[in-house]
Amino acid sequence: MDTRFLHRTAYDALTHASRVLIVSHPKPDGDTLGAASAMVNFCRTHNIPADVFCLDHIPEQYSYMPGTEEYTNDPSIFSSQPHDVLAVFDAGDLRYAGIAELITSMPTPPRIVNFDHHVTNERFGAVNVVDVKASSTAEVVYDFFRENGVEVSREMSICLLTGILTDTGVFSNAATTWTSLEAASDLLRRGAKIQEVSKKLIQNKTVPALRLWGTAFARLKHNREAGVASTAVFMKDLDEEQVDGEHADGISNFLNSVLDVKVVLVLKEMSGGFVKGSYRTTGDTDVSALAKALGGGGHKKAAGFTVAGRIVETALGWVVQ
Ligand SMILES: [Mn+2]
Repeated sequence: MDTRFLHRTAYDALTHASRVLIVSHPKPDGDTLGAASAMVNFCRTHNIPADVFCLDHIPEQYSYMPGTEEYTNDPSIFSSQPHDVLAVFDAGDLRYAGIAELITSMPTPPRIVNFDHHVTNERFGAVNVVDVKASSTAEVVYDFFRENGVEVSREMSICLLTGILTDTGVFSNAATTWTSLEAASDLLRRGAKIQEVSKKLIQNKTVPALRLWGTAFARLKHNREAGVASTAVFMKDLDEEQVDGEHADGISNFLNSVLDVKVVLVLKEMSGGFVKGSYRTTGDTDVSALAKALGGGGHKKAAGFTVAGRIVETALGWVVQ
């Protein structure tokens, strides 16, 4: 794959667009928001008309990123405005991006530019700027700017550093490579402040949320033979602490960063008889294969699935039946 050619092709598509629709995936994290918001800033400085969409509401914790104020979650943006280019960030497929249906309501089929780093990416775009070696989609977008001679502003650097810090677990997980550190170093030079961004990403927990985490920690089971530590979060736990399900989302990453096991599995009871599973590893196990076997997907080190069933405690750990 000639990434230089891909970066150039994507640049031509974006700079020649009449109007771009920029998309972040639902339940947005710092990477999809950072990468997409950096592109919002690029469109502004290059006078490219652009709209920005995410199916879900943008959490307040990310509002420090310039560009996030432009997000809409109103699906009518797909049909009410003509967009000839659709740029999707950090999504392996259009379903994951939350727009598989919405895209059919567009007046004319757009040219899709797909910026991503997931190994499971389905290359759904006309241009697929997919680099599975990149730490984050933010790093892919950073390379896109550098390859095309785009001046990376302070605003862009704050957004891109957010994405890199999110997906590297603040430079601690296996996604932390010399290229991600080199990119981050350059972003600091361009005005991003690492302690300000990492504070936004880490120091944002509430007491009820941590009480929920404590409940999940108390249920941990360790299957020594398989090297899997598992736990479960039930809907009644959320009710007890009066917190939203999204507060359970950091549990798997936290356990993965502090537990000395091969694989972490966190099962979360969802409404309608579904169970969501999050696999994490810091070892050699390819958890995207485990998730894919259950109809999910993701990265080698972080993957997930949603299945019908209920969570059951066994001698060896928590399972879905
Ligand atoms: Mn990512």
